[in-house]
Amino acid sequence: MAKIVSSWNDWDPLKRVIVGRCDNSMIPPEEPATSEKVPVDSEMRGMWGLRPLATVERGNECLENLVKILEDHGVVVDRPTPLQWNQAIGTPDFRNDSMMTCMPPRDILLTIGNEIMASANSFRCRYFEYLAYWPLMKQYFDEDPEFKWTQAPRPRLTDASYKHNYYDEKISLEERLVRTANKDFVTTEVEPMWDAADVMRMGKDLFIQHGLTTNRTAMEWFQRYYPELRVHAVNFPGDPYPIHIDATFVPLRPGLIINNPQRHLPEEQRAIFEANDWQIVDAAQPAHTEPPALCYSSVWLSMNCLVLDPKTVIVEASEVYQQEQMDKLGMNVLPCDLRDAYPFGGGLHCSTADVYREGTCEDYFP
Ligand code: DAV
Repeated sequence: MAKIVSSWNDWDPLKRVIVGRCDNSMIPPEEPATSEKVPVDSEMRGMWGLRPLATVERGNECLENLVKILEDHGVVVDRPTPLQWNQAIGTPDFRNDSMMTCMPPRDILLTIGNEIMASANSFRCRYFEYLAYWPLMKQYFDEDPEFKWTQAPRPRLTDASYKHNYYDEKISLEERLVRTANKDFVTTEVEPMWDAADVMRMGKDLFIQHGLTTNRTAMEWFQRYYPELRVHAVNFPGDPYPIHIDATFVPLRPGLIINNPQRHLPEEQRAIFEANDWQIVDAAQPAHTEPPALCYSSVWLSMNCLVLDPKTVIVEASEVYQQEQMDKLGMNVLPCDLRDAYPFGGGLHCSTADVYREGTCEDYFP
């Protein structure tokens, strides 16, 4: 029996990872939490259904590009088992006309040490997405005697979990920014709700973004669940659609973070990094002015890189400015053609979930 699962941060040498799959992906029907993050001018407003097959095949090709780079660098790659995501779902508390996808895994699985926990997502359409990873979790459970297979408390996602008509069609960008600044988001605090991609793991410290997908109650829950770790709430008032920390504040190695120049981490939250001599560098501009068609995310997926070890990083192939910057910051850059996977939920970091990185739980902010 071997040690299969262990990871404490996003930069120690990566040895085993999960890469998502685009098969059967849906654009989900509108529901209280999702409509709030689809920009008003998006072509996705008001439509839902299976994503076009050609885009699914092309997205999968992109993920295969990533798998090849990882395997060429000695990383073991595991893949989920997609469900028929177009099925309607129901619980005692809600019904939804379909599920979504098993992209990206980073939103669903949180690896902390020898534990992988399935998240408590606020989207109803993602309620059963964890099932795509259960065959892998069972395999790790059988093969690694120390692996802790965990599910966070399931949110009920009744109507009480959301503020209704919170953003209507007419809301301006300025008003969105005011609400972000006031930490006033679509979810309520009746139960913990969180996406794993809002959690940045840095050894003894977890930095968790408060935004459209993760609430304050989740942070309180994390602090009680992991009493030996320190939980820090972070927020980025410059982001009108704050969702997931991994296109906003991205560590490359101990002591170095790239920061989204539009999203403005407040001074008092920067302090802990600066007090410990971490350098926070503004990320390079994205190479694109628009995201690809049918994409939920912003052009800042340019920053959404996957660090293989503190000297090596995979960056999307068309993101030439980001590549150049990382090169200047002393990283070896491996370009990967992945842009056509963006519509399925994200970039290189999003498309993966850590299984094993070398290293232990360190205190970077003593
Ligand atoms: O900038 O749209 C995308 C993050 C996806 N995990 C953004 C955030």
